Amino acid sequence: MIPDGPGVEPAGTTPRPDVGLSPPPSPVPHDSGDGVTTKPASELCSTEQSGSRPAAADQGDSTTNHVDPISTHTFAPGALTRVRDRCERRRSATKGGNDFCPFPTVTAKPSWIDQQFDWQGRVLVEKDQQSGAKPLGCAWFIGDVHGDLVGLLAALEFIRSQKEYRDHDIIVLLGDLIDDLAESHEVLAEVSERLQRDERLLVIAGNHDVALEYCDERGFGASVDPSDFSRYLQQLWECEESIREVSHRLARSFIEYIANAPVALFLRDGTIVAHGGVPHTDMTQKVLQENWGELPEVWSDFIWARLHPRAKRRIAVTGTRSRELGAADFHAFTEVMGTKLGFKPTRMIRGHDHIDERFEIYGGPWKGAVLTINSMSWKLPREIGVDGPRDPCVAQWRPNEPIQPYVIKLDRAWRAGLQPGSLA
Ligand SMILES: [Mn+2]
Repeated sequence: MIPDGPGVEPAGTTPRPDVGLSPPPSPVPHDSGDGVTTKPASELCSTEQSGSRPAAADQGDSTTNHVDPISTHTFAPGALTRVRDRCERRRSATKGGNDFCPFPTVTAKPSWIDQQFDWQGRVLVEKDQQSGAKPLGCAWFIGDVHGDLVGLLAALEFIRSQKEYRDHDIIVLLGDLIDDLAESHEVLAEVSERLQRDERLLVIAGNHDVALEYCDERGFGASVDPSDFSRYLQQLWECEESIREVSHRLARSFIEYIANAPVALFLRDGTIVAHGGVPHTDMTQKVLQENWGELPEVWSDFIWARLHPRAKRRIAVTGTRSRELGAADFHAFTEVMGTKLGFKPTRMIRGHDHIDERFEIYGGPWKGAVLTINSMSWKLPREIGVDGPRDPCVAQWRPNEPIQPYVIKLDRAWRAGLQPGSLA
């Protein structure tokens, strides 16, 4: 493990907007009959009109409605039972040492990705409809998971139980599947199994994912901190072979998978999707090159860069990982991409920064153009605040409509009852 250095996520110092987000309003449940109680859109509008918009405090220009105000949802008992069952099955499979389904190999890319997107190196660009591709109907986003099996399962259950969810929708994981919470192995096993089953799941590389390393001489390591998962994998050398072998093979297949995973999506309605940020201004000439998506110095900003929630500009410090962009730097990139792609990005959905409320809509100079979401249902050890459950956040995208974040209200006692013991 390489200790604190460039690219390390600062513990508990998540950047905040000018105005803190007030807690989401308590949901007024409406049984949708599908196991999830929801809050109808009309209530969101009335919240907005009353002037007490709960999430998008300091939106700046209120005419720029890129992201919907927050909507909170409560799980019905049936959904909670399904998540608990799935969670317990996954845990006992891991304990039994037979929980191994490797990540798909590079050559096994599902055909739906190529039907829907063009690859520009590590970047996916939604195909033009003139090419005959079916337009993307709806995409769902899951933010950072960080070894929280319950958060991942709750997010997946929530999305799949939405009335608007269709089988051809895609679910995008915004990266950072591992580290921090105790169940990185279980999270990877869950994701790899779903990928092998050909679910329409897209995993985008996060900084913790790409930082995990393996070599025959030294075993596992990580160029990020915290890196609990690589430590856990190293400790397994002391364990019996059946347990060790399964975890090590899963982790090595993940490393290979992530080394070829997309780092960003560009959707034709102007939405950028990535874990961190976008290439900084010093990369403009390289972004204009044909092979831009193959250049690590360009695409690493999608994984590592941060978007400063208040700044207009930040200096592009060349050669470091944790570069920061302000709103004007972001817009400079969108201008360049507009020329390059023929459509101009206007908004972004991402993870990377950890927020106690598990979502943040950037106001001030950003004018609501950026949504950050996390899907951890528990406080991370490096986060400040009261220890215990959090409400994970997911988001829904439909072309040319505001992105809709959903805070999934989990029963606190239920969540606490699913807290795993130490894996070691
Ligand atoms: Mn993260």
